[in-house]
Amino acid sequence: MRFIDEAEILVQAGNGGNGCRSFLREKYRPKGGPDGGDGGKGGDVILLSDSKRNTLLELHLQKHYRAERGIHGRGKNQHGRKGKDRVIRVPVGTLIRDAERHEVLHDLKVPGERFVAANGGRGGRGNARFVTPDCRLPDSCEEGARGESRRLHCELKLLADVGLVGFPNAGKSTLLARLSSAKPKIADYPFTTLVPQLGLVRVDEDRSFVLADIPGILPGAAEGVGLGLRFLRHIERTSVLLFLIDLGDPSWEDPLSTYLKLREELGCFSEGLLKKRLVVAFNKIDLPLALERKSMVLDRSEFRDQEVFFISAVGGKGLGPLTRCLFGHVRESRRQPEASPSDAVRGGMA
Ligand SMILES: Nc1nc2c(ncn2[C@@H]2O[C@H](COP(=O)(O)OP(=O)(O)OP(=O)(O)O)[C@@H](O)[C@H]2O)c(=O)[nH]1
Ligand SMILES: [Mg+2]
Repeated sequence: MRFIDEAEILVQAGNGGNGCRSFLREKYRPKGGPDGGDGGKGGDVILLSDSKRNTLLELHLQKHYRAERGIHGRGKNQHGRKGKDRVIRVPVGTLIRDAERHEVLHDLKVPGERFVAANGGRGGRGNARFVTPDCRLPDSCEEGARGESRRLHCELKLLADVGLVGFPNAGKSTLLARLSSAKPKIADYPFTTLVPQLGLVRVDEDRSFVLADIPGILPGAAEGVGLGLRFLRHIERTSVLLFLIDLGDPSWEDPLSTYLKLREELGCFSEGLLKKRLVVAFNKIDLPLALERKSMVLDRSEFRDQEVFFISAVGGKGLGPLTRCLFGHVRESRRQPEASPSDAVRGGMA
């Protein structure tokens, strides 16, 4: 299935049903009075976060969503039925913006969360509602109100605790497969991973965190080299970043260069990424060349204040201390209150 993380759609709520103008005329009751029923409310367009979805592909293919209109009122005080809501299922982590005003309307962070993106129009009142002591035979009734209509920009930003960042071939997917039950594609050529993938890492029976593997980034990614930086949006919400550096890479220059290049590219995407808790893991320590280079890393003063691990994603060496360290940071960030809680569920238009 194609991974699509951005889509623009048009949502149109149903119009309210019209109120009815009617007078009861029955045998023996020729002047039965006004009996026009009300129109039903138009259906809403609702976005629902569904943990079984992981792409916005459907919204990319179908761009127009319309809810049913309310049914018109009828004589004999029969009120029209409410129009059916239109429910659009999206992945958890979908951020919804008004496409014209660019303001964030809602962030669907929890499975099963509902956001009313367009409110159905109110049903019109039938003439039976307009009876007053002065006006016993009202002639007027209302039309149903129009349903809201708006263009939405939906962006999927995956929800993970730790984001894996590294050059292609560093072993990111190997590490994800080793630590979780995810089954990412692994191969000895660059850009094996083309779409982000999540895995649940179990530290022990009741402690776990979500790790996100994203496509590798290259120097110059900010200018579009390789797959560019667009996948970095999927680690924007993580609390910790794990830089994975290939210590057995033949084209490796010195311990610092890969690390600094990764930082530079992240900074080009967003300064916020560099403010996250950062852990560095040097991978492929099972290779003799990598082992030789370990002391070069330890000699660099730049890494002295940095949490650094030497691991083998293939062989499993050093993974216990690394996961415990990552979990420690994740737990710390879970204790801190969220910066911008969003509790709106009905997004009325101004
Ligand atoms: N010797 C050794 N090889 C490893 C280790 N980890 C990964 N590899 C190999 O490195 C190659 C690349 O691994 P991947 O996991 O696909 O790397 P990636 O970072 O996900 O690469 P992209 O998805 O292309 O960005 C594969 O051939 C792996 O078998 C390791 O610890 N030791
Ligand atoms: Mg990969």
